[in-house]
Amino acid sequence: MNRVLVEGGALAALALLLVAFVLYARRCGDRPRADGGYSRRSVFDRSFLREQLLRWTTTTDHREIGILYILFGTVAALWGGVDGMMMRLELLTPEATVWSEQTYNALFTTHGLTMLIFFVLPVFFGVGNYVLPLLLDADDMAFPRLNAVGFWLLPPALLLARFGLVAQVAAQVLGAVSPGQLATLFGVMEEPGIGWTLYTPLSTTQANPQIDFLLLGLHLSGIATVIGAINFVVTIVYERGEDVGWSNLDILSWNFLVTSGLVLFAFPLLGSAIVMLLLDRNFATTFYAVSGGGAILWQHLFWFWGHPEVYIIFLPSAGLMSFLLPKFVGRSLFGFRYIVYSTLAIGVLSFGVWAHHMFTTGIDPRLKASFMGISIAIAVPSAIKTFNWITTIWDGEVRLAAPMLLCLGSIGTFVVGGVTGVFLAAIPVDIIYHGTYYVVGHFHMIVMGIIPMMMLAASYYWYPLITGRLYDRRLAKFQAGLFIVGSVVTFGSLLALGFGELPRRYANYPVEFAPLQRVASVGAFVIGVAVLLWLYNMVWSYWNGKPVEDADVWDLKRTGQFTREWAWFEDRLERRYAVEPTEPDPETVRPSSTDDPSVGSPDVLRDPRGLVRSVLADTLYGALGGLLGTLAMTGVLFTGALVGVFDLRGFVELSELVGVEGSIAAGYAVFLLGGMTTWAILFRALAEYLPGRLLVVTGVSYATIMSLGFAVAFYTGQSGLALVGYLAFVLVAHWLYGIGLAGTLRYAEYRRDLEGSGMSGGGSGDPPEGDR
Ligand code: HEM
Ligand SMILES: [Cu+2]
Repeated sequence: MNRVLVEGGALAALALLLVAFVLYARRCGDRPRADGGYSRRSVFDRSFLREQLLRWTTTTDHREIGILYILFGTVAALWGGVDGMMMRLELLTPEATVWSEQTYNALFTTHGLTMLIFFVLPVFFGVGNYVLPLLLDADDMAFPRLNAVGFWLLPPALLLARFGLVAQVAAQVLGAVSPGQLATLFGVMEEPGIGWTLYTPLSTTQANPQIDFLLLGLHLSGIATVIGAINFVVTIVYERGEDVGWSNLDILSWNFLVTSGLVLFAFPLLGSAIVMLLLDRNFATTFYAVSGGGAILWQHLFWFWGHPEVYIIFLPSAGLMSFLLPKFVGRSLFGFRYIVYSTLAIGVLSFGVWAHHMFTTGIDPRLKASFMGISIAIAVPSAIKTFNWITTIWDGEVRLAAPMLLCLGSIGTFVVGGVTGVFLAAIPVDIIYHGTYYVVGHFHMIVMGIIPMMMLAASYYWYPLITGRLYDRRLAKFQAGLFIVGSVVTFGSLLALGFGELPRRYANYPVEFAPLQRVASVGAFVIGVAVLLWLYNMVWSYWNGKPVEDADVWDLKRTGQFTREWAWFEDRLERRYAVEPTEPDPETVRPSSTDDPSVGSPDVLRDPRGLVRSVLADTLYGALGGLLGTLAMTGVLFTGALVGVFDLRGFVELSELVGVEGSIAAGYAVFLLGGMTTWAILFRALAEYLPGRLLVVTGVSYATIMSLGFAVAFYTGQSGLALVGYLAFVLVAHWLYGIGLAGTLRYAEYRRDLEGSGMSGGGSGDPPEGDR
């Protein structure tokens, strides 16, 4: 197939469709506006058109520039997304039948560059431009005009970078009209197929002049990015309102601050490396030639930008997650300060890991080892974030609105992406998986999982604030679900393909990989449909959504999370439409930490005697509960032994494991002892964190988790039906244990309450009044 016709046609069709849709919506647009008036002006009104054009091209208002950024990023995402869909189309069949191999090479090159450079940061800069000044109580960004300059560098940058397609379209049109020199001139410019990493010597030796345009475009976009970052840093540092200090700076601004800092260190370096590449290509310098710096120099420079870049695009999404999640679980962010610290730690560490992309290039092994260490270490701050998010959700009042669904989906994919990344950071693993689909699966789980999902979540969350209307919530939930499922199917399949060590970046592949490749492609098309549904919802709701009448769209006042941008919105609604502000509910957000001794943890310091007494009582009742539970469990296990699905040999092995002479009796004694002490104490410690507050739920969930370990430890080779029976017996036995243990502890609490000691020592008890 002719790529130019298809891709150019698809984009043109999409643009036409959008324009038609807009015109149509405008025509039937004589409907009530949010302010109760009627819109009478048509797009064909020339003075209106000119007015709008002038307004949007010369604006220095941070909110309008924010919208421009978001629109630009969306267009780039659609363009890069079309590339991605085209690749997945090619990979439906093992042979390169749809596009040529050269086209396939161009596709993965432009897909990667467009997505990483022209999609992610512009959209995040847009979000930052729109909401940050509102959150900071600043009038505008620090340098409004520079802000506009920063944005307006981007369209020419994108055009330069992707001029190949434009040139090809021009060549084909010219060729059809008048075959001549002009057509051939454009004809030689093709979209480069050298990979988004632009590795030398391939990028220095390929003659295609479009590579030079691409490099200039990248350079320009780098300048735009640095300008934007400077603006963010200065705004956050100097433009904060009177009552916004460093101690109460919101989490989103923290993330933007660190991100912008990373940009300032990383992007100028990319710019220099690109200039050297341009000089090598056009002026016979030898920065990356064998006679000069050598080809590996490029990789060092590139990845010194490249790895921080992955965090530059990740941190704003993490910021959005930390910002949005609490709103939908009704409690404040758990471990706010540790999230800030982890953000800073990631910022510093991200500059020390670049050579993990070069483990297979033959650099010094001692050097490699240190990069392996730091690469594994950087997983720690990322994990801290994840744990804090999960803890924030834990025990919250989760509201499954579309943004929350996306947050949950994001955490899931991020964990998969992060864990697979830690494996890659280990040199021996990387040597096997480098250059396979495993790497593609790993980073897409992250870049595809958390980044667009948090963008979608943000688009839904702030949609009422930006447009004054509500989006279609049902469609949004469906869209979110579709997007998550599509991502998991697609990139899960890529990881699986990677386990089969299928090399990446080939248009042809062995037939045995075809089924999985097809699953991945179907998943990708599902993502495509989800994106179109989102687009539809955004555009459709802009004209038809229900106008916002109460600024507290998300019921944030109730939990004390009605942040500044919404207050600004309420103000605006009131001034414009005389919408009365609603009264905040006196009920406040549930604290994640507290100094109040009667809330949360028992009063440790004020009354050590009480503590000792309660520890002793706990131990006693714990042991008693453990004993009861273990005995109950024994009954089931011995029944299992009689039926023939449980082998008492397991006890013998247990006794041998702890070093006693191997017998069933000794093993059973160990078993009893463990049930009375270790597992009971552990339950005591964990009970507070287990789901549910009800006695049965807590005990049974604990026992269910434990039964997994037991099933593995006591497994003696059962198979088939016996195995099913074994697992069932193990599970039931543990449930009895859990009920016995939790029941006894509950009884202890009941006794204590009767005695009136007033200690409400956590555990399986009900939450104190006002806890929820
Ligand atoms: C923040 C989100 C992340 C993004 C956006 C990301 C992105 C990427 C990309 C684009 C590549 C492919 C490089 C290539 O084409 O050769 C890659 C590879 C790699 N990533 Fe990540 N990554 C992220 C997080 C992590 C984490 C948390 C780790 C480890 C702790 C990690 C470890 C690696 C390693 C070792 C490679 C090298 C693979 C190879 O040698 O082929 N990444 N990542
Ligand atoms: Cu890296």
